[in-house]
Amino acid sequence: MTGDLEARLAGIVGAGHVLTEAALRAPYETDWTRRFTGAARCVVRPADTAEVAAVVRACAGGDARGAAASQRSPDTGVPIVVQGGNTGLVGGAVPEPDSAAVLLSLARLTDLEPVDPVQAQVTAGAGVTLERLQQHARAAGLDFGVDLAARSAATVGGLVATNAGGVRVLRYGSMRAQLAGLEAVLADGTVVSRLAGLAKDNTGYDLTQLLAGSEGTLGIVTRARLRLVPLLTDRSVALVGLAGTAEALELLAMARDRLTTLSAAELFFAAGVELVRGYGGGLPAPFPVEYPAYVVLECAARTDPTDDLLELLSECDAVGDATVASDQTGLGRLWAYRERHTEAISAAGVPTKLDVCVPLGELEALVDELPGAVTSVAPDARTVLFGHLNEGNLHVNVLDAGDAAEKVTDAVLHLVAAHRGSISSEHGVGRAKAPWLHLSRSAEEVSAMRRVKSGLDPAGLFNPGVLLPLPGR
Ligand code: 2HG
Ligand code: ZN
Repeated sequence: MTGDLEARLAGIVGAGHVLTEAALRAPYETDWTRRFTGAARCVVRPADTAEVAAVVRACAGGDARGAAASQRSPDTGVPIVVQGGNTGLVGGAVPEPDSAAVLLSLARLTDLEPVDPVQAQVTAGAGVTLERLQQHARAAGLDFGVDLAARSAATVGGLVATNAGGVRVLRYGSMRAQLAGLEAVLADGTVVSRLAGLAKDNTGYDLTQLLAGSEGTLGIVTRARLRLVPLLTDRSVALVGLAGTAEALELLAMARDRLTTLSAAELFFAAGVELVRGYGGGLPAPFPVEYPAYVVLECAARTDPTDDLLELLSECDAVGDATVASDQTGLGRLWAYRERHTEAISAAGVPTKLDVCVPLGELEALVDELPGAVTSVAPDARTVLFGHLNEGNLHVNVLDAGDAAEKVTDAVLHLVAAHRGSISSEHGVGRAKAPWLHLSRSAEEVSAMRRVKSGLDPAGLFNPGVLLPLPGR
């Protein structure tokens, strides 16, 4: 569809940045998993905050703050789906199949200011990739506290909008903990900007933290003021083979107690290692015998943490076998067993992806019960589990579920709720889990969330159907 709105958008961002042809839109319309796909009326690629605001006003209906309904063009109240690096895993950044939405890509908002070494902060545009941000911080002698496998494509705006977690949450917290402020465009086209990075600021509602994790439903994050952390030069990683989840938890508790340098503790299982090894890259079997469970522990410091790590491993009865590396190649090799899970799974098929967490005391039971819960509704399905041990966060990837994806989701999320867990630990709710939001949030909470949504976006233009289920779903 090419019409009046597309012409106005072209007037704002330039005709070359309004993509209407199906072939040009296609890469934006399907998510990374290939499970969620839709159709946008066009993809628009603004270059800065002012252009984002103008695009929002054009979609809302001219000057959404002033124009009388009779003066607006017929292209009013057009929904907007917001997209960053398109690495999301819950269908939160692609349109619905029957959507008439404009897909707003933040990929061109790539401004990255010089690091402020005194505040240890930096201001980054929404389209800056995590990898570029990390390199920028490191070049200034600092580092960024969030790290995850999709670093080369995931962007700051999406990381903020989903409150992304990753492998360093144990040490530095999720994206919310890194945020010292942000700039965003609201649904009426107004810009709210708070980029001074004040360490203490008790002047009312914290809009920065409200927008973090709101999945693009309350505002479009265009810039973020980010805290940086000290650059740690020495790293040591252990890959540990264990008898099961209980032993992994025993190792974790001891590591947290003994190692002040601990920066990651990741859990995976024999089925995942088999898949990763079969996927390519020539990874050898980690140990002479297969272990049911594996943990990657990483320590980081300004002096070599290897001796402390080795001491812990030799004193922890739960350790079956372990291998340690502290050189760059060795670190990459050991991390590969964990980091290649997502790609190996994706190469084996289109998985039903779930991302859950439970209190650590429930983790062992959940790991034991999950495969059975899946096969009770999809007998041929294979369940691959891995995740972030310290947060009780399991990535549940189900392959070969056939047409039972909904049933699998329902069974897994009910099981997680029964174990007092969350239906989304770090990937967000998106479209994928919106119908199950009630399993993690009370009716009162959902109602309060809806009132916040309608206060900031009364016409429901931003990411409809994401996070809060549409009526009747
Ligand atoms: C990770 O921890 C990501 O590697 C992706 O959160 C998880 O693919 C997944 O399910
Ligand atoms: Zn993860």
